[in-house]
Amino acid sequence: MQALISLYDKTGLDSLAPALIEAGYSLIASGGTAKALRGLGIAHTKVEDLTGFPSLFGGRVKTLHPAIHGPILADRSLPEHVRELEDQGWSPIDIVIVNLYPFDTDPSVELIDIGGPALVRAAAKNFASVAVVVDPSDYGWIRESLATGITIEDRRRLAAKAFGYVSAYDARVANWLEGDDSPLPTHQLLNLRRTRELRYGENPHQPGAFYIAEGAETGWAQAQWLGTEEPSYLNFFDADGAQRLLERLGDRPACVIVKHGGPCGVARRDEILDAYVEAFEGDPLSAFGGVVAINRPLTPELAQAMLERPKFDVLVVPSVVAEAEQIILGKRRRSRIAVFPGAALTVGIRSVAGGYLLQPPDELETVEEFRLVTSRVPSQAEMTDAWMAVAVGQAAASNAVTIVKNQAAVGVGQGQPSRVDASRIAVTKAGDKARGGAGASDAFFPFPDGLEALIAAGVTTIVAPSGSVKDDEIAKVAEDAGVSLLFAPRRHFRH
Ligand code: 93A
Repeated sequence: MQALISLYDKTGLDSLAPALIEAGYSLIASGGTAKALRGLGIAHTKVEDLTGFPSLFGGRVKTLHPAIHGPILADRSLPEHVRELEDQGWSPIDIVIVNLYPFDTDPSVELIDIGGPALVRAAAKNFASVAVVVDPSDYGWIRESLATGITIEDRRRLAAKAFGYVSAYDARVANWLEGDDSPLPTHQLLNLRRTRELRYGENPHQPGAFYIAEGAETGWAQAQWLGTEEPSYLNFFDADGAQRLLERLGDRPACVIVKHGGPCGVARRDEILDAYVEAFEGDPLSAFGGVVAINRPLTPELAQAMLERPKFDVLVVPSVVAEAEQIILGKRRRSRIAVFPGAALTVGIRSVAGGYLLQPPDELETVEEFRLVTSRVPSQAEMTDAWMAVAVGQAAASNAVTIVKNQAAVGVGQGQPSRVDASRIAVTKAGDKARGGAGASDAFFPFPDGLEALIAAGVTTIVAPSGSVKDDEIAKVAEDAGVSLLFAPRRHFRH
């Protein structure tokens, strides 16, 4: 039995190589790996000695030779392949252990590994007879399995992992060649790996799964889901929406409640408990069965307060005190808690028939970017509310009109084909709470009617992007009503 070893990262070689010898394998190693084995005093054959060729072109051609690839690729079940091996005087290679030149920290053309992926792909293709090991974290169980032999199921799994590994590698190369500043890196598309079957898709008759973008293993790729029920597609989608808005709201203790893809409760307070209660009070009816996200650890006190209110489907937290987890999941067995480590926003991908639409994340402006166009000067608190109203509107489906008062959303009108309807819904939801609040529109008001609805409800500060042919008329309506109108630099449609 023969094992071929070609490792850039030689970690673990000192325990794996002796185990291979012990199990009766002869070792074949490429240059640097052979040197390391010599250092360890472990018997081996050098690739050069097998191929009869030295390492060529500064190492670009080391293992790329029929005397290496033949013994890996030959199909042991075909007599003619076995005969060919014999004719050449080659013995089959049964296990291939490779890790590639690193291509993430300091990429360069010389670091584009060619021979390594070829070895990995050859071994993975021939998984019927060959085990391919690309992940040092597999060395442990591989060592244990050597005595009894690595099973076909294991070899198949190793092969799948190996192809995924090479594909992730190639995607990093593609991404680098495309340019690091590309706003839409190809690797995200090339490189999806299914890591979780979901309870179901958007509806129970649709299957659903979660894929991670290889090489960008942050965010939901690292989230931990607590509770016995698997999350569904919509749990993920809404939890992500809640988390995105939460992260935009900054460091102050905050809570976001999302239902059907849009925020229905949002609040910031000095204490996280107060933020949760205020967010919930923003629209208690809609909050039922939604996703609650907070930016502070889940404590027993908070858990208790949540149990006193109608149930949520998913709770997203940065961390959780064990006792608090029990309080929630002990009583509400079907709820899920997602412990989410936080993440940079990724490129958005949507499918359309026969293709995909991509775009970078929608940037949120700062309060300094608003431009006051009326004579009434808003207070600092009103400015903050106006900015928060824009943030909430950005997270809502368009058309969206939002009202925020004292850093809590009190009226959210969203997903309306007509802007004035969105305004009316926001105003109706807010009721008396609109008075003295700040309203935001996620795009310019095409007519004064949406603005007038906000003014009639007692909103004192309004923010909307400029760009309407009726901008002047709209500013005049605000001016005449004694309301502050701020023009925002960009719109925030979301479909
Ligand atoms: O430059 S290469 O693309 N040419 C090759 O033929 C080749 N064969 C293996 N790089 C090649 N490798 C890579 O060398 C392996 O993927 C591994 O990362 C590394 C191990 O080299 P050494 O054993 O000389 O340290």
